Amino acid sequence: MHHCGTDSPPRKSTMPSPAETLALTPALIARLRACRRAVIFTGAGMSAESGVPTFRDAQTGFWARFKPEDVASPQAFAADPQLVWDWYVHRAEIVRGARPNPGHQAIAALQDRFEALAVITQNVDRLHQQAGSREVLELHGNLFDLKGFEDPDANTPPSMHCALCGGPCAGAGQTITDAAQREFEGLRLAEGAVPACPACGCLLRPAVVWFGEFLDPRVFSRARDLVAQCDLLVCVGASLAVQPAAGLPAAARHHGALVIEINLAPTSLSGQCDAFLQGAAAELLPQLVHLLDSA
Ligand code: BV8
Repeated sequence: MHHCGTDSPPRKSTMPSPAETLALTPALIARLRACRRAVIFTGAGMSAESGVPTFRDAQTGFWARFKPEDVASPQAFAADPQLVWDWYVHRAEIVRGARPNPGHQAIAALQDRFEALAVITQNVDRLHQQAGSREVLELHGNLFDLKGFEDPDANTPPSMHCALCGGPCAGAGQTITDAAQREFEGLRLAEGAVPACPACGCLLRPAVVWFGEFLDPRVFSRARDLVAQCDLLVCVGASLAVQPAAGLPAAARHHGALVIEINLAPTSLSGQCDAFLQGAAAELLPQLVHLLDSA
């Protein structure tokens, strides 16, 4: 008769600890835990697990034939407003169906573990704000606001901009009726003809920063200040292919911050940061929170 032995001793959890998962050295963990002012810099890889395709993922279906750089530009909009509008409608519909993933939620949770924490994102999907992040700098604008299109070659003086949509118009003496205000506020990226501003008639476009356009100087100078003052920068899901955003993580390193990178694949930052954590944002960011929680 085979006696089964006493119950086998409870198995030690085989789950690796956050420190093991992240493969961070004790010295680096200690340094991480001492950080007080954090910047989380994110690219499209941050939203990949929310189902939002990155630029570098092959565009699917009808859009496979376009290079984003060739559609996301004022020249492309000037040449064919409806084509560019339709591409953004396609992307806005994907984003509207997306929800923050555990990576976005982990970043929102980190806010309570630092004296100061800001998100600097290249993304235009507002998933960080949906997850509860309070200070989010959108370097490249967002998909949800519209603004008047201005031909890149026109140098309209500031006084000649529409008070409602910011686009070029007759300017001086313009009155914005309540009806025009309400109509403008009801407009968004949706199927159909490219809408015109109800006050000045110029074509409307998504309030994103296109290739060849300047970033909002107030946003970019605030981003540079935060990067200069932080003692921790975590760079998540960014190919660092686009300037001037791509220079920010290395600038944090230059100012002496601890720089940790999370990406599926190495980038130009990987060899010069303090830790390159190869993996998915939605898996590794929650591990970082657990690590800081277990301090
Ligand atoms: C400027 C908003 C001054 C729009 C974007 C020639 C002519 C004109 C300009 C230039 C030129 N040569 C260079 C320039 C400058 C240009 C530039 O950098 N071009 C590149 C192509 C070389 N930059 C500009 O034009 C900027 N303005 O310079 O003004 C000026 C003015 C006039 C003339 C000259 C200069 C403005 C750039 C802003 C462009 N707008 N987005 C929209 O969304 O439609 S950029 C867009 O692409 C994104 O915002 C992002 O920043 C960038 C890269 O996109 P992706 O590759 O998809 O995303 P990401 O980089 O984040 O890559 C995905 C990463 O995630 C990968 O590393 C992957 O491994 C990783 N990943 C994937 N899944 C996961 C993951 N990681 C973790 N977990 C996962 N699950």
